[in-house]
Amino acid sequence: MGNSGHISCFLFYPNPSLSASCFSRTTIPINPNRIQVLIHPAVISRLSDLKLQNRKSSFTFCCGNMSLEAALIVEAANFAAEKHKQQRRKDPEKTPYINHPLGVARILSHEAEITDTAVLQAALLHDTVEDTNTTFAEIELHFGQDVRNIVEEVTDDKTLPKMERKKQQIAHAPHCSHKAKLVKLADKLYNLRDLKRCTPEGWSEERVQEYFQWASEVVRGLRGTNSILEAKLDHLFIDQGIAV
Ligand SMILES: [Mn+2]
Repeated sequence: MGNSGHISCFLFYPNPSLSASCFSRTTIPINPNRIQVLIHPAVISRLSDLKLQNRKSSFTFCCGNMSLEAALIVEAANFAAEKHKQQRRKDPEKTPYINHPLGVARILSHEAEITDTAVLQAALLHDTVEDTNTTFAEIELHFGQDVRNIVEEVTDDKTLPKMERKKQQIAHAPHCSHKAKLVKLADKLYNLRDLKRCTPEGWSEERVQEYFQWASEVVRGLRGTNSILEAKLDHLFIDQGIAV
């Protein structure tokens, strides 16, 4: 990018129907001191779904040198932080809830070597519908259909009693998409590590053991998805005296 003259770029319009027609090519003058373009969040999320040849370079213009993928992931982290801002985890330290989705996404990126942006976004957002006032429509509006579908697959039906929801997780696990299975594996790995790190207030040893047992049954239906995550989960199960 030069520092004077004009630059060829995409012009973005907020368009409720999110059709490709919300893009048009144009040229705008460059201000070397301040480049600022506002893009509607729905359009940003839609970028990942559209097969734009040079979408990356168009976005580079919009967000300095940040890649489109990085911007989409930061957007999801911020959305989840806003939604979970009043919530705490059940551990005695009352850890901020957002530590959990951030940790799940980190397990996927840093341990399982997952680079799929939609999977990492869905990991960050995976508890927003289940545990806050967020709707699936809202997830789709901001992050697109692919992310919405993954979040939908990993969200429990809260109208069911707790025991029923736990049974449903075991039953549904084998029928999930590959992307949803990745998020589920990382979610279980995070929660089991957390349980070992420190027991939630009011949990007996038996309850911890029951949780491990249940988690191992869910994981059984997720196998064949990611060998790194499955090996790490198996290690935890064996350590807890559970056959895998
Ligand atoms: Mn979770």
